[in-house]
Amino acid sequence: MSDPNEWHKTACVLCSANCGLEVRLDGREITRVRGNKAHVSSAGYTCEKGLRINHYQNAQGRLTSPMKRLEDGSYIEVDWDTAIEEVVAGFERVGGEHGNDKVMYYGGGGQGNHLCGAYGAATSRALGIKRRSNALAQEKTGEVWVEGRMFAAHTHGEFAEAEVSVFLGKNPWHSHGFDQARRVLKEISADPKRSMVVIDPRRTESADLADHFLQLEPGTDAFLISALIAVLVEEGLTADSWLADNVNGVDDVTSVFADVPIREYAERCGVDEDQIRAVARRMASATSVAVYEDLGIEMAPNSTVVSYLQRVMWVLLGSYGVPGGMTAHTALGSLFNYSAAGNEPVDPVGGGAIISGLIACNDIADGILSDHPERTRAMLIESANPVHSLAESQKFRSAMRAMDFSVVIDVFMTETALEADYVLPASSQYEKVETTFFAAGFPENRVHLRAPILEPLPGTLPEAEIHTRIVKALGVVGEDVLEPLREAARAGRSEFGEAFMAAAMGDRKIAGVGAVVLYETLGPTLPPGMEPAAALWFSAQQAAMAYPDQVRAAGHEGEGPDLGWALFEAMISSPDGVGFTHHDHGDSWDLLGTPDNKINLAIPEMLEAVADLSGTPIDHRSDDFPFILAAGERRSFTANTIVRDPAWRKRDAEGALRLHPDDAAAVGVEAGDRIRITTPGGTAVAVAEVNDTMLPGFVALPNGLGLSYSPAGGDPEITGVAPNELTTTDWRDPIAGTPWHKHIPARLEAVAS
Ligand SMILES: Nc1nc2c(c(=O)[nH]1)N[C@H]1C(S)=C(S)[C@@H](COP(=O)(O)OP(=O)(O)OC[C@H]3O[C@@H](n4cnc5c(=O)[nH]c(N)nc54)[C@H](O)[C@@H]3O)O[C@H]1N2
Ligand SMILES: Nc1nc2c(c(=O)[nH]1)N[C@H]1C(S)=C(S)[C@@H](COP(=O)(O)OP(=O)(O)OC[C@H]3O[C@@H](n4cnc5c(=O)[nH]c(N)nc54)[C@H](O)[C@@H]3O)O[C@H]1N2
Ligand code: SF4
Ligand SMILES: [Mo]
Repeated sequence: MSDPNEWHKTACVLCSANCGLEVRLDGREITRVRGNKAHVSSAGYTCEKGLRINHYQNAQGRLTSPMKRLEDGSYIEVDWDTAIEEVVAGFERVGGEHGNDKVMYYGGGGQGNHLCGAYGAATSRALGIKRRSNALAQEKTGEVWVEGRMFAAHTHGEFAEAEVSVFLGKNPWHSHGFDQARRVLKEISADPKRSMVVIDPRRTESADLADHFLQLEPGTDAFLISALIAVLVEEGLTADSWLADNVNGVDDVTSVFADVPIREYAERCGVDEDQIRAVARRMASATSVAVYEDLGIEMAPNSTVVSYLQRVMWVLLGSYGVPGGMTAHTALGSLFNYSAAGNEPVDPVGGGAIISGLIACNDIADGILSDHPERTRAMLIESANPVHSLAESQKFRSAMRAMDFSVVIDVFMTETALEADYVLPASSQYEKVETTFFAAGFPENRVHLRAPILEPLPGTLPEAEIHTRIVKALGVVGEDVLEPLREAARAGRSEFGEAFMAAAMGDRKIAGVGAVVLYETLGPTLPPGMEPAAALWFSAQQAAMAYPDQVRAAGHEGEGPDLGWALFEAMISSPDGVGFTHHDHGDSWDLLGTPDNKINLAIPEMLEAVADLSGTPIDHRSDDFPFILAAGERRSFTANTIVRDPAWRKRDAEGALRLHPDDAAAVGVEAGDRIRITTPGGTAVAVAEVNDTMLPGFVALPNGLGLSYSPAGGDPEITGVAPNELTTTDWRDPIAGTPWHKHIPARLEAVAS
């Protein structure tokens, strides 16, 4: 790793697109970055953020030793053996006193790293941890609740092909979410035969490229989408014969929308009725419509209802399983679990639904701080920063201290790590092999397993090694199991495959820590540094078993376990990524998890909510709080809390509060002035950015600011406003418990300079 002119292939870790990168290194510094043109998904594409990835890799303050908190709140370094021993003892103590079911595993992967989740699952099983949560339970669980009932599968749109693309509370120009987003947006914009619809209270960069921009009042999407559906029904624009063949419950649904007062709903959302009718007709005239909902509706009033409504809309248009439309897709590792669709278990502490196996994020801190006998007593947090990222930071901070035991695995001493009993330092995402399970491609689905480009920073370990040490310390698997499997791995593929399967089938405990067993046995046969990829062997085998024809169609050869090996070896040896399944559109019906492979359109709770909409308050502003604040906008230089160094940001250094010129005048601020923002949850001071893309009365703060950082290793400085100092856990969706962060009532005041 010494030639400074050599290009090393890797990927960007700052958003789910995970663009392929090529980088040059000078020692440990990433000195040059360019898009990898040979990459299977990104084909040379990057945005400005990935080009400055060295600010993640080589920021000040990387953890280089396990840390232990003392009684007085200070931290000391401890060696790895001590740390593992005391971490295991801590969890065993809490499990012994309160039961292992009072321990929670939170996190398990960020925007670029999902292998830790596979190994973290092994630790969870070894410790008997069943309670889980992560950031998906503050954004996607409403969607999962709906998709479970309608499809029992996750659906995604083919935006690169769609005749009409709809972005609902989604700004792909900045947030991406599909491959080469800006290229795709520009292509659609330049193509007279294709159209883009953007639904957003702000005229975003995406809206500037749209054919139809519906600038609605914040929080009124349920009215707008209901009106769009009502137009489809009223004007006879639904795909009736297709619906009769493929969809259950159509009449129950269309009858509800026959009663929707279109003009009144148009007025409620502040969008012209003619514009709504034009968009409905444009969608109905298209051979394919793809819709992307994101935080603008998932973190706003009626979020689960809107997740439902937008799906009703494209199903009524017949846009499932057609080229350019919506489809279910394959996965190497599932981010969501739909097996419990329709009968989610109930969280014994908070009382909410446990959707996709996840406790609602907004319930976690309240539960810990309650005197409920079932409350969570200990937590293992991995690759997540919930003190910063979950509602009401102060409450989560208190909850961390109220627990009997807490451990954080991270690369930095984050806001969350600063409250934990032990902090274990992970190697960075450029110092170990990594991948993600975000891929949602159809007909072709792809995966990129990235080899390390740097040695682990001294003192750090990849999560695979951390979890293996924990599992071994717990005595769940011993050398009696591992050594014969190592021997089988040395002997050959079929010997190993058979021996591993026999061991896993013979003992549920071994199956439960399968990732660790693979790491310890198959791992040593992989190229140096690739050992943690061993866990993916099982994913490859499962994919080959579930979709043999489609794995072969993606270019892998063999039958049965040989096909799984071929896929695994292709993953290990493809620095540009590789396709893992290739489908025909006809297959999209097989990918549905519903018993009859049809779509269920009627969800009784949702239809009731739609019928009740007319009585729902639509404006949450008041004399005390006359503005709506979107707390957490995606911008040019924001990436959750992954990059802590503010020097990374080339513009908008502090993360300004954006507001409309009329609002600025009313409050008495000009661009660059200080402005105080007060919400029911707290107060903060930001710099003002006067910006006519905002709707009057609607203001926004960026996501991921307010991180502490010490540029020279001295006293930490905090740059910008941490959005969750302004939010509260009770302001949320009644079904999924997801927060309404895009819809916080707020008051603004000029601050004298
Ligand atoms: N640059 C950057 N990219 C990122 C991330 C990042 O931190 N920075 N984070 C990644 C992650 S984790 C996620 S989940 C995605 C999120 O990606 P997005 O959801 O696209 O990002 P946001 O900017 O949070 O919200 C999208 C839009 O919702 C609009 N909005 C606010 N209120 C409403 C409303 O009531 N109705 C409607 N229709 N729209 C509304 C906002 O004006 C905004 O333009 O981004 C990913 N990509
Ligand atoms: N108010 C408000 N709050 C929000 C949002 C909003 O829009 N508004 N957005 C929400 C959304 S959609 C999301 S997804 C969440 C994201 O919030 P979180 O799920 O908490 O994720 P990140 O901020 O990405 O934090 C990732 C952590 O992983 C660490 N890390 C980086 N690399 C590695 C590694 O290789 N190993 C390990 N172990 N750790 C590593 C980073 O240092 C960081 O602490 O934030 C949410 N919070
Ligand atoms: S931030 Fe997202 S879109 Fe930008 S380079 Fe990184 S992965 Fe690609
Ligand atoms: Mo997210």
